Amino acid sequence: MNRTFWKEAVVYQIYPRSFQDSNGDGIGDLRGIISRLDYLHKLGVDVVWLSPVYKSPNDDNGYDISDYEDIMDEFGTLGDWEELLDGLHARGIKLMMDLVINHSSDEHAWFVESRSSKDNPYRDYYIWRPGGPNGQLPNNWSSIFSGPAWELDEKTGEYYLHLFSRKQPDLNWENPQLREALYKMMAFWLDKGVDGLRMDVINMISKVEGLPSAHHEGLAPGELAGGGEYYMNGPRVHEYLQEMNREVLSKYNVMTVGETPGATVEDAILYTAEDRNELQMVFQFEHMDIDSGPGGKWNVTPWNLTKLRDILHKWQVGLADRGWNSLYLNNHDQPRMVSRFGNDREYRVISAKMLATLLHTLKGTPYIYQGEEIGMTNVQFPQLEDYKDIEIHNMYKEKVTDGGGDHEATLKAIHAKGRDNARTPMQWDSSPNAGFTEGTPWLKLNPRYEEINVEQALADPDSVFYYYQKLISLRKKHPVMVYGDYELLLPEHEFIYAYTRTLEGERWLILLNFCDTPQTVDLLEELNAVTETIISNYPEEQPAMDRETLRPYEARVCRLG
Ligand code: TEU
Ligand code: CA
Repeated sequence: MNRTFWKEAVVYQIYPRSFQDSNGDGIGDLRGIISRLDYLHKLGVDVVWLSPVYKSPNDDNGYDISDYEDIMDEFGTLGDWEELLDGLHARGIKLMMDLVINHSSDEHAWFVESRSSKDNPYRDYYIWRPGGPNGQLPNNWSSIFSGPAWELDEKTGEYYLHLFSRKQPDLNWENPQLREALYKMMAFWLDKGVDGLRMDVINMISKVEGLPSAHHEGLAPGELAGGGEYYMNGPRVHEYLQEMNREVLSKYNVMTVGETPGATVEDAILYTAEDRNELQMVFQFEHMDIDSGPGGKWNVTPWNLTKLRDILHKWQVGLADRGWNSLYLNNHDQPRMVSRFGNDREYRVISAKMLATLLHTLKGTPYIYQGEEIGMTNVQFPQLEDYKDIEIHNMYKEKVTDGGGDHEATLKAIHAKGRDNARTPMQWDSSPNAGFTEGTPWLKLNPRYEEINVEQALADPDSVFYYYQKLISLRKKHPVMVYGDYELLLPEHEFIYAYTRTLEGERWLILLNFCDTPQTVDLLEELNAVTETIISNYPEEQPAMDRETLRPYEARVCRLG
């Protein structure tokens, strides 16, 4: 396995709208990020992934781009962006930009042209279809943000495809001119010194020819269906990625990660095997779907360690020799990991550190989402109006306003799974609005900010922050954390995830207790071989009762002799 920077790196994701406001308009911005660079440097991360900062009407907070080569007014200017890049580079941190090229905004000049007439040269940049003779939609696909994936455009009487909101029309990758225009745009940023690209839903760019309707058992006529099987990991996606690699990526030294909902291990090998020249790694979603029942993410169902471990183990083994994993438990689309997989009440700090241990000791590249490093938690806003996310509002309208569903139950699902859990402003200190803004924040703060904030974390040597700092610095010293082979232990244990990492005679044992009661580790041989504890999440003043017992949410990383 080749040794390279991007395998050794730790990435920190910034959601700019919620990171730091610098001018009191309540919206985070580039100058705000610039003012916090020393904080990121102190944490020790190698790469910053910036969620989209391009011009956008913000129907989906920047994931709807109206100009790929300029900066969103609320976030600042290209000059600010250059300064941010320089500031990162001065601290030895690389910059990974978000690349959203499955769709654009409907306010992008290409779409404005495209919709203007059927024979406009840009018509074919998007996916247009006529409706049926009785006003039927072109097919039965539903949008990922609720409702049909098709919108009728009065001007030409045809429908355009939008897998996400109606303000996010899908680009037509079948069109070579479109692809060339996108590659040119990518070169624009790479020429400016961008070091990496995170590619939004990049496995959705190739749709099955003819855009067939989905057929499921029991589907009523006219009823919408997902349709994912016709656009996820589609027929030409690898051809496109190899072309993109040839035309752009291969000409630069660039780190790449593709966001790929619905990708299997087999798909991921095709995307990331080094000899295929596509991407370096992907974000797989299997473990993010772990608490979703039939009908999708809002049907919240319980998860357990067995399920989580089965998924992570499968990916560890599956990509061990071909491909590379990205390691994450939350991001701007997901609930906070300590609330979802740990315990955000009496074991908030301990369980946040335990989950961090998992992310930094599995094989792959760890991604930290802003606030994770201080153990930020989910929110439970009482009013629907407190939420800003288009996914939440569209879902609520479909289920409750139009569908007659139960308000309380839906609000509960939003509390568990809503994307705004991750998007409440970064908690810097205990002053009003947590030091995020001097104005009115665009999204309310999590009321726990007086207790959970950066200032508090920096003042407490046992904080989650310093634990992350230590994990990151350990990674720099111990290649076994990056390149070591992974091997599962105690495959049947209900609450303990145990494994080893081994590299050239160096062997580490990792023990993680996923529950709030003590658990016995039945690994006599390994425990006898322990020569040193490298890191553990309980304070030193609280020594373990005995070495076979893991305390609630305890994590231990030990060297074996
Ligand atoms: O997300 C793609 C995606 O399918 C999901 O993560 C989705 O947002 C969520 O799980 C729906 O339940 C990417 C971006 O990360 C997300 O913020 C954007 O809204 C979306 O693409 C469209 O660009
Ligand atoms: Ca601002």
